[in-house]
Amino acid sequence: MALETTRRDEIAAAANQVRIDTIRMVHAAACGHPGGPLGMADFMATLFMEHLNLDASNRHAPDRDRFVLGNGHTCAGYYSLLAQKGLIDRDALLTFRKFGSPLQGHPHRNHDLGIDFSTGSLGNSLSVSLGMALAAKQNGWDTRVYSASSDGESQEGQIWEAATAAAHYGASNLTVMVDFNNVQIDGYMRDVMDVRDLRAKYEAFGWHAVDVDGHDIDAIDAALVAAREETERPSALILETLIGKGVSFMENQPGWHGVAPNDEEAAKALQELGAS
Ligand SMILES: Cc1ncc(C[n+]2csc(CCOP(=O)(O)OP(=O)(O)O)c2C)c(N)n1
Repeated sequence: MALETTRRDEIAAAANQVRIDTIRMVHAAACGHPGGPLGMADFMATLFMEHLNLDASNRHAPDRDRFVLGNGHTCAGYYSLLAQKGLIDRDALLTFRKFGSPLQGHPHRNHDLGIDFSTGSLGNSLSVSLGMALAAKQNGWDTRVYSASSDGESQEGQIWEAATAAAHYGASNLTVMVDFNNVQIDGYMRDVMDVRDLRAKYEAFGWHAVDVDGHDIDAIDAALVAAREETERPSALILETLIGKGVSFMENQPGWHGVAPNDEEAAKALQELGAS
């Protein structure tokens, strides 16, 4: 069923809040990764607000859904969504990357906060997610496992070992969401090492795989619904996004992969995002 207008507006507002929080957190920390979370905001908000069965009341329930952020450096946006879902104190967001904070620059597993796995070392997220998915199936749980990944992480060989195993074991409760912004730490994918057609690759590995406009909330929602209805194969959503989406001077600029905005840039970004 298509999203109702009010629901779509709520998800879009959550995505905008992700962008605002990301700018504030990375600016306050004076380090971090703003570009990725801005690009991922629309699909992450659609997942967290509409599909992921995780909230403050069920965080310790063994059969709830799981989420693993493979591209762990983009965690500012993840923390914003956990705050929006009541799992993290909003005040804590500005402790991002500070000593003693549970909100480090890469996620550290913390079930009280709903953080299911420590990530940052690229490549192992899909293997971990597959393990969670198979364990859930073995326990007879109605759990879905969502694994965020990226074009850069797709250069890691272990991703493809996991992709092989996931299809072999029929992990239909596993969905990978790949942030395909054509950018990685050192520049554009085509200049560093192109991964080419990820949809065709996942399909060849035996997955249900689709290309999705990563900024079209309706299309993202429909793809997540289709993934949930798939009963035999794992699902891959290859989400075409723009790094830095929503802030004019950050869009499609690899330089914003891992640099904090200065005072002036942060103010301009927040103004463009309509932050009050
Ligand atoms: C195993 C490993 N190798 C290298 C790195 C360093 N690293 C951090 S982010 C990154 C680029 C990842 O690409 P992508 O997620 O596509 O970047 P983005 O789109 O956020 O710019 C790299 C190589 C790492 N975190 N882990």
